[in-house]
Amino acid sequence: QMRQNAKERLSTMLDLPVDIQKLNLWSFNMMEYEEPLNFSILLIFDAHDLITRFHIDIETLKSFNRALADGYQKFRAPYHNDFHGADVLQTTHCLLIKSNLMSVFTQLEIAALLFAAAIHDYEHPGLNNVYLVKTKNDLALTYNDFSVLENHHASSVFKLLRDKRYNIWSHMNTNEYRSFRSLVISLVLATDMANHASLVERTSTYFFFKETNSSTSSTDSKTLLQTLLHAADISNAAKPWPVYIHSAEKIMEEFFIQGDLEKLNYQDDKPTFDRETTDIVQLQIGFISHIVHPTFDVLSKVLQIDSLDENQKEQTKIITTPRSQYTIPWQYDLQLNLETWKQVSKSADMQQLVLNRKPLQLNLEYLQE
Ligand code: 8BR
Ligand code: ZN
Ligand code: ZN
Repeated sequence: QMRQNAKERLSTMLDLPVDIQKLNLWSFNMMEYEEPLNFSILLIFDAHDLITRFHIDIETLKSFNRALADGYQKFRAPYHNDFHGADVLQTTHCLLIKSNLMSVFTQLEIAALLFAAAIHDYEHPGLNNVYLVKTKNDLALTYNDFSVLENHHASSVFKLLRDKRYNIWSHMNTNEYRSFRSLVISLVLATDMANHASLVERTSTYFFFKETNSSTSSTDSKTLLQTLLHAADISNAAKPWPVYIHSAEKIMEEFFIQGDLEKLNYQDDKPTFDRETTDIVQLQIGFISHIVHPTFDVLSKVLQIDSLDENQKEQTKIITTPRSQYTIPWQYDLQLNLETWKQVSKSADMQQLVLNRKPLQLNLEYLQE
């Protein structure tokens, strides 16, 4: 009870737009709030007692949050900006509290996971690894074409931490900091989509052995942490329809801007993403069935379905209720977005989807049990 009161005070004391109760919800929509990284980091770090445990100075944390948000906004990417960073942090927090995994991890591992989630796309230019390599961008040359963006996100945040004004982890001892840093780096690097298949494979193997013999090692918990962050990174497709459709639209726009650049600079090559010809629906269905489904399926073994709260019931309703019977929140906004989509896509499927407002084959069984 006392802890609860103390937690509620933080939100009032710092004049934050939400409290932790809101951030515990799977249906939370980050897009509705300003300066999303600051309140998400403050409230979620506090909820996991990281501020007390690592003696984090609140003023330093606030300065760090501002610097982090500046980096996320540097290139004004439609999708990979501070909202995505905050969203992935909040979703990672949700996955932690909804799963029965919390007791499996040490507090240092939880600190590394939540910190990695918050920083994982810092200074994202809105262009993907393929583009950076193809254009011989400085970043690609610096990292020898290997997980170029992910290396940059991690590396530049650790440079930020060298500055005393931003070093929120200054009270860790040398050993703690060494394992923390190493874990954060491996978590951020694992968000490279190129690792998806091997990550799901390793996680599946982990659960297979866990069922037959119960010993676990730190390698195992690292794999689990990587999968949680990867799942949070692609979770927008598993969120309620309006949240998902908004994110999908933003990421498609980002891809198409890259396509426009490719067309301008490489007139002979076919661009990776062409706004004239790309079938958005097919691409999204492919993304959901090949990436999102396998990731959440492998985690279904640890997500505690019976503890799902009202909002997850609400989400199930959104997924299972026929569109015609369900009133979609933010109707106005959604119509605006779908208008844009209608113009962007030439696909007949897309027109059907727009007219019927059907989810893109969103059928996550684990939410319905
Ligand atoms: P990052 O956020 O770390 O870049 O990882 C997510 C990646 O998944 C995107 O960069 C993109 O390549 C892919 N993706 C696709 Br395709 N559709 C997506 C969607 N609706 N939401 C999130 N990612 C998507
Ligand atoms: Zn990324
Ligand atoms: Zn991301």
